[in-house]
Amino acid sequence: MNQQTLPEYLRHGQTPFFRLPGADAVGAPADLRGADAVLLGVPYDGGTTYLPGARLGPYALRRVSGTLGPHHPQRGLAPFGRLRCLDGGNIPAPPSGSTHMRELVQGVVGTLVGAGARPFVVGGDHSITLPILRAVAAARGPLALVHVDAHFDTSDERTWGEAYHHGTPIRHALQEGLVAPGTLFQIGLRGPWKDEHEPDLSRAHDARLFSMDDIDRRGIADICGEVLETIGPRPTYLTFDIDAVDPAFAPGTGTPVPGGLTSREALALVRGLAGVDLVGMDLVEVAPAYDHADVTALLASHLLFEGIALLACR
Ligand SMILES: [Mn+2]
Repeated sequence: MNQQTLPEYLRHGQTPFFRLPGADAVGAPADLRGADAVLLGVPYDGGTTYLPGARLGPYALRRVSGTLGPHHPQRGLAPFGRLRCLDGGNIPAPPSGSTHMRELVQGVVGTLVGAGARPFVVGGDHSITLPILRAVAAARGPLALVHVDAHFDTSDERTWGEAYHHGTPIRHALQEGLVAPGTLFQIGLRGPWKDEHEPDLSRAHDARLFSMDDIDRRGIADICGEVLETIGPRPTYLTFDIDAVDPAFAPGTGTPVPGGLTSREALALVRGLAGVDLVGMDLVEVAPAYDHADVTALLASHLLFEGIALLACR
């Protein structure tokens, strides 16, 4: 019988990200040796609190990212020519088992970090970020964390009776010491909030908070300047929730909030981090069922390309 089993099919996905060579990060991690960056999908949305569907994000991004050209004109280089990048496939986890998902993701990411590669992970909902951060911080120590999102993601179990879902990864990362003191940057924040205490945990950890009003007032370049100056040479992780972008530019997501970044601002934000020691990135919450003409998946592909270009230009 030649047909793949369902787990095999889920592991390999459909077409590779950016038409890259494929590898099997779950089944054959030895093949990752020598890679600078490994792209992974985590088709998991069991942590979603509103509209589900982000589990299909990796499939949409693989399909759409295949159309991007290889050359980055502002950097004057072709990231995939300079770096050895692989599509490591998907880390499949049933939507019912969040503990299982976290163990799987932390294990696979830990293996590829141990092999010297940097993870670029496509979600899935934002709950996939915590196990990635655990794995990367275990190898690198506490990280600077650039968190682009409409939301703080510092909720606790009081809201849903669950300690782990897509509104909680930043709380756990802070409380577990995965973030170096004073180097959490939350960008794209806006309301309405549950109550006035929404920023309390971030503030208690000396996070730098940049609301959409701040972005309107200061501009992306000024904010990137502050982020770069504060981070310095620290290992830095970028987690990009596509709902930071305005629903007009990124309708394909489960918890859209009006008044967000334009696609130009989002691209300038990632491009503006040039110089950081990027040790990993994720792009989460793309839910293709709510997308139109692939605009969200296309923007997400370009943001991922910008992230990989950050690695290539160092
Ligand atoms: Mn989020």
